[in-house]
Amino acid sequence: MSFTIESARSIFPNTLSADVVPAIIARFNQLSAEDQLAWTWFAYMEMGNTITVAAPGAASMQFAEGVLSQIRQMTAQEQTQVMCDLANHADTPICRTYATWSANIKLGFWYQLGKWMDEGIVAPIPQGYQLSANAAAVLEAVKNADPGQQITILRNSVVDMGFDPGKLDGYTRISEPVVAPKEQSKRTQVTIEGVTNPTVLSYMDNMNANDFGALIELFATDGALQPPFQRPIVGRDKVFRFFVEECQNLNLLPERGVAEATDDGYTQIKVTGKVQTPWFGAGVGMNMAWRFLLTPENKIFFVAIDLLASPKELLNLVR
Ligand code: 45D
Repeated sequence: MSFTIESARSIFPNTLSADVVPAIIARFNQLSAEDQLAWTWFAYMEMGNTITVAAPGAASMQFAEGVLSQIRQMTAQEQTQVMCDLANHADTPICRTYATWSANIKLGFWYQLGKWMDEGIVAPIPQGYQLSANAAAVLEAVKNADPGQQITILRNSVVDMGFDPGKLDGYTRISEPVVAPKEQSKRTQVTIEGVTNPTVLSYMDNMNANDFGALIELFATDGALQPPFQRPIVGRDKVFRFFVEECQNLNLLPERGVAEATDDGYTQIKVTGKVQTPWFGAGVGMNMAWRFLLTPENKIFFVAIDLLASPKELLNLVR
């Protein structure tokens, strides 16, 4: 049997990912725009009790500045309308611009709006706003999720807002400038209990060094990467673009893993550990798994990255 991307997706089928994330997002999407904004506000405030965004520096804000200063000058009613439009995926100039931004720029934009709402510069959620019963139930659900799951829910709801980028024709994606890879002398090397495969170790080390040029060389030309809750991104060009746009300054802290030979000289390796995002730094360690499928030449044919259902899953290395 030879592998396809589709069949590779089901290696290590016992891996339990955090289904609570897509489940809550689906319920969130059913809410009215007003409820979505208020819900996000309450969820964000709730989260702030335990973990806070370490934003300064996590996103370069100059790309959102034009839209932000436009919003700043609007009346409170117009400001609320812009935020509702974003939640409604409306077809407006601001929603179209938003659609061209990378995830980090979208997060930085909302981070600034949230600050301004707090300071009274942008229309706040009306005092005493009553969430619908559904929205209140979804808020309860998010409180029970662990911090890594909470920040993923918040991130995914923000990234989905705005006009559908699939309906824009011929646009330029706006993402942050590429950071230079870390100097050799400043690089660190991971160790993974149970895994010595050099491709897997280099994957972690190059990602941690923002060395996406060296990182992409580890992939087969038709290799694929599947981010949490997404379809695989296939082919070196697309994976490389994803690295540059979404993977700067991550901190991968793999802990343990298991490697096993499989069909046709391929090797499957599962690693579990923590990942930190520049948005929250060491404050939030997300419990993650990497499921690698390597070719006989030791190139990455497929790697899935999963957000785990619970810390218990960190020890689940069954095949
Ligand atoms: O609507 O090996 C207000 C890959 C109210 C690559 C608001 C990876 C109104 C390969 C509060 C103003 C990338 C896959 C909104 C590894 C309103 C690989 C604002 C994994 C919206 C390991 C809300 C990386 C705000 C991972 C400001 C898993 C919300 C990275 C802000 C995960 C939310 C990163 C923020 C995550 C969330 C970052 C800043 C989950 C950030 C989350």
